[in-house]
Amino acid sequence: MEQQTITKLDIKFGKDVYNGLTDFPKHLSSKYFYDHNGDKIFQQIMSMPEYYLTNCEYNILDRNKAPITELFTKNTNRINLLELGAGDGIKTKILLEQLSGTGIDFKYIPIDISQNALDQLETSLSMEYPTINVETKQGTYIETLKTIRKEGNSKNIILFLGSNIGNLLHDQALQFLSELENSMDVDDMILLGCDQKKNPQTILDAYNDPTGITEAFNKNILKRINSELQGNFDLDKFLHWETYNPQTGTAKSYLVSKEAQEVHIKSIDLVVDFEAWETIHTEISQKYDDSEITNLAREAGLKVLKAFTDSKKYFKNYILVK
Ligand code: AVI
Repeated sequence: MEQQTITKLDIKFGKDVYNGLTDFPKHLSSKYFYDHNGDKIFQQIMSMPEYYLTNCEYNILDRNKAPITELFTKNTNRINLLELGAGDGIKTKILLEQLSGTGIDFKYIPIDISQNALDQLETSLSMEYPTINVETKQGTYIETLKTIRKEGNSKNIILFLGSNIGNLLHDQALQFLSELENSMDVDDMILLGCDQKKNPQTILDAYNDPTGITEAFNKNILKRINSELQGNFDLDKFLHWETYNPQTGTAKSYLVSKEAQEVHIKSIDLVVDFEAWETIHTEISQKYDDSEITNLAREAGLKVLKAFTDSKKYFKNYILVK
């Protein structure tokens, strides 16, 4: 018989699923969207016409690569470019290419929980930019950041792009930025990508595509529970539902049970009852404005040095310093 190995991650996943589905109202964390399949679906999301975020940030970085890298390299001749969340690196490559042209001594350090994502990024970088010094680090963001040693007068630049901060609740975002601040020296910087408040319909459309890609992304969490925790969710019995509150700037994703049903999750020994139309809240995607970012930064002991935006002001990249 095949021996099943249970890793620490499976245990954490099982515990979080147990706690989320026995709570009221039910919830699951969007961090569990991202397995191999989820990563692939997210790539598809990023190329959907409705999902404007990626293009906007790409354009911001491309149009402002010179002033951005000038700020990065001010008063130093060596930088560590630390990226939280490796992704496919398409946006980061703009900055890497620009930095290469300046002749400054720099190292690119992508940090990600997924070794697979890091390996792919490293391979593509070594083919496209064989001379760039790359050191991948596998682990959680803050823990890994703490292990990075600086040499001489080098400066750490922390990239947190793609509006990833938007997937954190306010208190989590504040704690996260405070921990980043804690790891920073005076000259260090954060380049933070934040989606902005805008016409609510534009935001709803970005999370509610007619082709069902976002629905598949949301339901990937149920798929993972089925395959990794021996669950028996019938994905067709749930629908993807998105809301956006223009007052708070919070987009929320839900899975809604289309009928009363019972779901079994064998490996955590759980039977979950759903009423008809009961919800599981799965994700928040927070949209910001300048004053909210200024306040959030201030509460974390940081300040906004500069902000860059696109022509429609849909997205902004903020440079934060101590
Ligand atoms: C990764 N993150 C910033 C995306 C977002 O916009 O919240 C995840 C996503 N969820 C649905 N579509 C994209």
